Amino acid sequence: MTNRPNPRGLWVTLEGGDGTGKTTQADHARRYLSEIGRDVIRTREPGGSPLGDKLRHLILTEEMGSHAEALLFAANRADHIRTTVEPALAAGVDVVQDRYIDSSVAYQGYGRDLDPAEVRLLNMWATGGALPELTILLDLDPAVAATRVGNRGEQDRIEQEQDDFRVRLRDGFLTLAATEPDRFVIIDAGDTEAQVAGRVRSAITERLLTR
Ligand code: T5A
Repeated sequence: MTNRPNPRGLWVTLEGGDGTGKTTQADHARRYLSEIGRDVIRTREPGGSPLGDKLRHLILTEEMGSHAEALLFAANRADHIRTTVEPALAAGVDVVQDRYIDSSVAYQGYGRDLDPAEVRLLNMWATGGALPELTILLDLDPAVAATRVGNRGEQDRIEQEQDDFRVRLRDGFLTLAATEPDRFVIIDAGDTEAQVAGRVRSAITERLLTR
């Protein structure tokens, strides 16, 4: 598949607001990589490791200030990278990951009241500067995304944020994508699940061919 075989696994992250379809598309991406004969794991943040799962529960259920929230996400990320992501990549296994650093910069920075540059710096420190080869941003009108999440029933603490938060969030993600155009691919997530999955497959194939 690759022109210049790379012994490390391919690291792909999916980003976007709540309800843009990251979980759905992470499943498709994992299946696709497996179908083309690659070893692959799927993981997520918050979570992704035994400690990460405990932190996920805390983050999504306890009321806390923006600084505590940002630090807990960063702690989760530091552990997740060290125990799960980096060992897999080093062993040549691809990693499909639902959310990473960009979520913290977008939610805790652009969405809440923290400085996006400081949030990025904190997370780069926590992870030793580890960044994915490909970040797929699923971009969707916040109103449509809210309807999708609403249809599912119960919402967590962060999903209950209001409309202006979702708009700042979307703009924040688009700003991040514009800042790193080599790493990001923006995909319109408003079409059917199958159409979006086709675009995700194309983005992954293209990255595999050029690494
Ligand atoms: N957070 C996370 C931070 O604030 N900072 C951080 O650093 C990190 C890592 C995590 C929360 O924490 C925040 C962000 C989140 O608010 P979570 O449970 O992981 O919580 O939440 P999400 O990642 O947002 O997951 P969701 O499940 O809410 O959204 P997804 O994964 O984007 O969407 P998905 O795939 O579950 O789809 C939602 C619904 O839409 C349908 C699906 O079937 C599902 O019902 N759907 C479609 N419908 C129509 N057309 C399509 N193309 C569809 N694709 C999916």
